[in-house]
Amino acid sequence: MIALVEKFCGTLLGTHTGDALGMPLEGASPGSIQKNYGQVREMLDARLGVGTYTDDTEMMIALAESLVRCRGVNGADLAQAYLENFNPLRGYGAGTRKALELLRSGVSWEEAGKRVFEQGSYGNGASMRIAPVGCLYSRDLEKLKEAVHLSSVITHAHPWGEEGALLQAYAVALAVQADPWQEIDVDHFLASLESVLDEGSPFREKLQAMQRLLPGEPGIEEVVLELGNDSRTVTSVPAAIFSFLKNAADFEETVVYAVGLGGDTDTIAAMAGAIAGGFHGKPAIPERWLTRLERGAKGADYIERLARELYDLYTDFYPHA
Ligand code: F2R
Ligand code: MG
Ligand code: MG
Repeated sequence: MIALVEKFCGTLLGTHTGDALGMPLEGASPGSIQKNYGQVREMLDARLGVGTYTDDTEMMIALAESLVRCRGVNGADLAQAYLENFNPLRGYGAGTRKALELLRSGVSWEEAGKRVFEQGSYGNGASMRIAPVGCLYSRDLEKLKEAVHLSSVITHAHPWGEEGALLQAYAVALAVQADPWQEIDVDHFLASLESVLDEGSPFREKLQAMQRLLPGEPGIEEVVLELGNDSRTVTSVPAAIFSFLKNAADFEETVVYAVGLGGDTDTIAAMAGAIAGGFHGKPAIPERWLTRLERGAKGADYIERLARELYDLYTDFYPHA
């Protein structure tokens, strides 16, 4: 068995790795990626440099810091952490920027996310950062649900924005608690995910589409047509989960596949990387990628330290796990 602490490190560094690999191609079509790069297996140059992360990882860092500091989700502290970590150069979504501005102007953390779009955002911003919650509460679905709600609502109050984050967090949780030496039971994995969805959830038909697509060899175009690849949570979270289930045996193949789907490449690859990293653990992340990840004050070494602190907290919560 791989040590659980390596799985926590794999989850958080998997987010950074997928984010950095996908970022230079965010917004590109699958066809143009295929034409210009074939498969993207090496870190490309990016606007902040090779291996740098974007808002996906920056917000994940804020969430992990606050979880460790407060021993769980504290809405006020977490809102402050999102604000303190915010670097506009990392490329934030418009809705999240607006929620952060509202917070900065004094609007409460319970209220800010509700004032974005009509009924809150259903962008993938709450899902892309949720990996630390998936790790910490991987043994307790009720606590996981509560932590997803509290950490999401600050910027993504729309029910779909939250439900996508729940689906992604639970996928991470299932991966973290699974034995990587055993083949993933796809039917069981999808049924478990379905069990957390609301009755009329738009994610249900996406899980059904995955069930249809997984046994065959669908082309990228068909996968994108069925699941989507944009920055709404209802398309990108299923795309990330599919990337993992289609390539569950290998971290690298999961993340390369996710980038190849095009569209919101940094985010789909970050979320796929979190699930695959949680399943396989840090040792499965290719060394040639790890060495290229951003260093510095809140770079990859810091992210790994956060993952270890999160694991210490987990062992306090579940001493007999
Ligand atoms: N923002 C980007 N990438 C473009 C900027 C990068 C650029 N290259 C640069 O140099 O700066 N990426 C990041 O944004 C996505 C996460 O978005 P988030 O945080 O969820 O933002 P938002 O705006 O809330 O939602 C995204 C879009 O979804 C649609 N949408 C959401 N809720 C809606 C609603 N209620 N009604 C209608 N539309 C809604 C909108 O189109 C939003 O803009 C990630 O890709 C991250 O990497
Ligand atoms: Mg991003
Ligand atoms: Mg993105």
